[in-house]
Amino acid sequence: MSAVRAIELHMIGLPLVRPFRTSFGTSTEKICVLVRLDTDDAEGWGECVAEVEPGYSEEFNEGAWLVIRDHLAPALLGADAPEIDDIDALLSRVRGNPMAKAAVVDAFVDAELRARGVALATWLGAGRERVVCGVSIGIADTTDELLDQVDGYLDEGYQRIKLKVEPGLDVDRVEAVRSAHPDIALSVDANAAYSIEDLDVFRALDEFDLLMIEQPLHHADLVRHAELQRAIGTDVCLDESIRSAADAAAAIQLGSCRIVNVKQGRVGGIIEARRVHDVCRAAGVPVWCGGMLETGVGRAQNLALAAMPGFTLPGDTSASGRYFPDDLTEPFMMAADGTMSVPMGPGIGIVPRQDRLAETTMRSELITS
Ligand code: OSB
Ligand code: MG
Repeated sequence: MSAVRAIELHMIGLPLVRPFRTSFGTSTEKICVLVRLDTDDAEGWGECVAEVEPGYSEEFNEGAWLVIRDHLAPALLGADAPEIDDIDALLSRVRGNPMAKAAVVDAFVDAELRARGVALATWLGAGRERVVCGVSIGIADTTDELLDQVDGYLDEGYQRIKLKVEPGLDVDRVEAVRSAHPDIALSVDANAAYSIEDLDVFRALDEFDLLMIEQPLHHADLVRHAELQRAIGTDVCLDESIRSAADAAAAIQLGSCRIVNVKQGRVGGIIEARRVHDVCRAAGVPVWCGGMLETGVGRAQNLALAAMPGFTLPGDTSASGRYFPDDLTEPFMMAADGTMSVPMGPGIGIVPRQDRLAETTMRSELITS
């Protein structure tokens, strides 16, 4: 328990190894808001998973910057000596904006745990030392290019392949990958690109023994997701639709999905992510750890979360090299068996490298009381 002295924002720009194309746009560079938070006792780091454009959700980098600078940071800087348990109430004056909140919550929790010398995974009660890695593959220009990428990732050891799909680049692509690899764990992610009128596409996808179909319909449409889940055999997984533990409870009660993708950066940070895990685990709904192409800072958060017991499916927690020629932190490596070790140093167990931070910071701002 210690006062927050300063919050520093960095807008980071990090080249990606290859463009990442989804149904809502293409990223050629990772651009995100990074938060450094100083308490009396320690420093903490948090990463905002918003992107340049509000395509995945309503949040976007410039908006998140302002929400943090003008609303979230003042709430923390004005508090006496907040504890982790106080953080929700302190930030509750801001409605929504879970990505902006997550960056601040995660930085505060990191600082608190560093001061106590406790690893985030330990604090979460996450007993696993290693987590199983999958990989999410963007929409490729051609089917041949996609097949090459799949081969490359399978050679590296990834234990589950997820293909981004969109209308027109779906059934044929899945069929090509499935015939080349009859036995791999394979899933698709539509990022909300379809409507319930596309039932024929989902019925066709039903034939490929997919592990799941992720976020097929509009994020706000839990009722039609339930309709779709009743109409197909493949498990529906929700990503964009789940922004809180309450959303997860609603989706489960409605039958909108049978699997939940947990991204701490999407649900308001590590504390709410733990609640999403707990709600799903109590209902017997498997969860897995999604990703937003995070730098090493967000990746460390994700790995600690993925070590919790309800995370029974491989995550999108890939190695640094799958994303960046040169990560912001020391790189996260995957072993040949497709697993990655969970950081066990105090807090998230890693900090940005000073040289990389200097090279990749496009602008920064220090906020003090
Ligand atoms: O929908 O899961 C998604 C990346 C950016 C935005 C949304 C998504 C993704 C991914 C990549 O699928 C996951 C990762 O490897 O970090
Ligand atoms: Mg997704």
